[in-house]
Amino acid sequence: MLRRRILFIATASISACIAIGATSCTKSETPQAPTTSPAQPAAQTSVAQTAAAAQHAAPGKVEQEITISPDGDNLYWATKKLEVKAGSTVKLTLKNTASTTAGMPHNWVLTKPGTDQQVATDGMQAGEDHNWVAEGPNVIAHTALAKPGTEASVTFVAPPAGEYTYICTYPGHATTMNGKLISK
Ligand SMILES: [Cu+2]
Repeated sequence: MLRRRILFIATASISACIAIGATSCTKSETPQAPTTSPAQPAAQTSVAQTAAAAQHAAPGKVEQEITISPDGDNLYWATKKLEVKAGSTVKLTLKNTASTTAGMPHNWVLTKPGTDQQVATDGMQAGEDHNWVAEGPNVIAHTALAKPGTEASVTFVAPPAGEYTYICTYPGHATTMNGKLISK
């Protein structure tokens, strides 16, 4: 009985993270009170919020570190496929290895399945002040914008098993600057 309850809480916690979005789940340095997502069934809300709050207060130890870079000054990722373990704590570092003369700024944004184009459009509207990212339920995790020669990291809980698209939401980049994150 107890074991089943723990499993439920863990599952609810992950769902809550996905539903709540990137801000509260991915940036341990700026914890925020979890908000109630309208998509969350009412019966699960209190458990999910409690579990999510506990998780944010004490983020898991980093279990996997990933580094990703653009392909030089091209608008492609050098790595087009990443693999993570579902539910594990992952630290991703975007090293913008583009040249400081002709390179572009980039960010790394992990999106819910089927939403990458919407996230790119929303990001453009969010503007540079928000790193070209509109945080919301479609954004699972994202880094800040990294100028050429700099890097930006994000620590997040890997989403439930499935295939996810990551993009750069700097205006115009997402159409070519995308890849697949496989969670299993
Ligand atoms: Cu970019």
